[in-house]
Amino acid sequence: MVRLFATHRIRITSELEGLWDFEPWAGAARSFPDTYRYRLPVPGVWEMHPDFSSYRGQGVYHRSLHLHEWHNLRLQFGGVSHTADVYLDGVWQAHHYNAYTAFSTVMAKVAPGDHHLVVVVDNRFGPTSTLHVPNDYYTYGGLIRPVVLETVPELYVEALRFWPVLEATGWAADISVAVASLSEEARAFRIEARLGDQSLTLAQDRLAMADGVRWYTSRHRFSGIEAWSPEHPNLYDLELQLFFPEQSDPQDDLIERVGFRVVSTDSNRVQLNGQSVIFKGFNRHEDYPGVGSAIPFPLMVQDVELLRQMGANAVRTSHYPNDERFLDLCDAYGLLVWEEHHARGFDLAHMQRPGFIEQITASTEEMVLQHGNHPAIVIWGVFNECASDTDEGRVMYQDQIQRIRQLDPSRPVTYASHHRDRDRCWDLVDIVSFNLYPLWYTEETPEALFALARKWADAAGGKDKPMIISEMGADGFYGFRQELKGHGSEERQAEILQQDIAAVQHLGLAGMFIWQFADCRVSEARNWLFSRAMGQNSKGVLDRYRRPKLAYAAVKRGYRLSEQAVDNSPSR
Ligand code: ADA
Repeated sequence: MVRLFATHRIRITSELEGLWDFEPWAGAARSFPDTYRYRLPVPGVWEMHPDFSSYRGQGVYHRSLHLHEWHNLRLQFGGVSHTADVYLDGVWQAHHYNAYTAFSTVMAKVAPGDHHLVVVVDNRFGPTSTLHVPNDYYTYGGLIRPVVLETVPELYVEALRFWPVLEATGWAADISVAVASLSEEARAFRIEARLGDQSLTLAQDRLAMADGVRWYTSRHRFSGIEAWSPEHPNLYDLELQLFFPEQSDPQDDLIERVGFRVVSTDSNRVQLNGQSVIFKGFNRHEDYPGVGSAIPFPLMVQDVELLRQMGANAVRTSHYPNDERFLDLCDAYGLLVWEEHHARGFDLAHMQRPGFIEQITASTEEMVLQHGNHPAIVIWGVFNECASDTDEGRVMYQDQIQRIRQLDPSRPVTYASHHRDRDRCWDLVDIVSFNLYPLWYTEETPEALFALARKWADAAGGKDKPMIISEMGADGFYGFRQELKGHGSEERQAEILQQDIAAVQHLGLAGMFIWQFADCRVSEARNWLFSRAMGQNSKGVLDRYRRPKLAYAAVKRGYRLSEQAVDNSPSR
């Protein structure tokens, strides 16, 4: 399952799920194994196999394909962790770095018969990997998200952007469609679309291969639209069809599920369709025992239901773009999303490593271009706890924020910082976000520390901007209960979170994201951070298997209580 809805009715697609051949691989030269001793599930991580439970290296995935006739093939990889090289019949087709964004490759005129698809996967840390590094979460290995094989005609729809706009007269949207051609000769086409009972023409042109991928953008007005909101997550199927003038049947198509809503900010709050929202959120890693970062769909649904049961209305995809099926679920259930590019805890020296800028920029661009149609995403985030306290770092923050705004001017941008009063980038963003761990890493009370943070932000360019506590929390070892409420006990964790929530509510901040939803595996290493007890970050209110700790009920009380509360916080 790739999305929550069918993305094509005309284009023939098949998901390449199931068992693929696998062989760990140390080859430097591009010669592939003759035999494969293992078979591994796709989507999946190789760590689920006992021989590879902590394997960091390269592995070759293989499967054969059979074509009955000549086809143009398009292969779409939802996510390969963390580097992929794709080969068809021994011929290299594509390279992609970063586990958490999709990529595709098109192979024109593939002959009938048997073919061999090989993906060389690498999850090693080293000089060419600047985003996947030993960290406070785990970089798994494998084809972690769905792989889809499509057959495309000579001209095909490559992508679709949908930006809703609220005009004085009602809802409109800027719709952009990207079309690509595999034909040497320019060929005429037109693109029609339907949304509800409205028909639209999106493009009419001639295109040849040499033109590359061409974008067509137009604004369209709609009537009778029900806006998307957390309470009423109304969604619409936007169905595109590509026609050649000489044929009355469509030759290609693309279906996207969209929602109409606008996001804005004032001096104190984030607004959705003009109404203030207060984020009662969680930070969530894509991690689950056994399946690692390749979380199967039913367990994603379980996560969503657990979030909802606690009264949460928001989730932060710490610290990378998430699986589209999870984002689809957030669209469908009305959960607000802060999505961020892939960066956690990089100091200036790291950000200055060769290749860093290229890799982080690709992560930013792919995130916005691939996920921008999700109405649930209401905030873009950059650089969690990186060098926002330095002048050189500021330039990099500025560049990434600017790139996001060029691609999508419609959503507020923020970053989560732990630099307290030393930040130099609050003037660059729309929302000020602090990661603070009162009563855990530092001694202040939550109320005192969060109030102080407001002052730090005001003095450093963040005045008159909404403020979010983007992380707060404490360790709680599942099953460690103690009346003394010792360090790491479930009791102490619950008590700290209760005080955190109360402080955010009392101070009237724009919201909070608890660190974290569930415990997660961390990288193996020998320094203090990565020698975390049990090899995991234990600040989840659920353990890795989603068994609730005492904090679960405490958060539920705090979050649900505020449901009844009227937002009477002082406007600043
Ligand atoms: C940071 C970081 C998280 C996590 C957390 C913790 O704020 O952003 O990824 O490592 O600290 O548990 O210490």
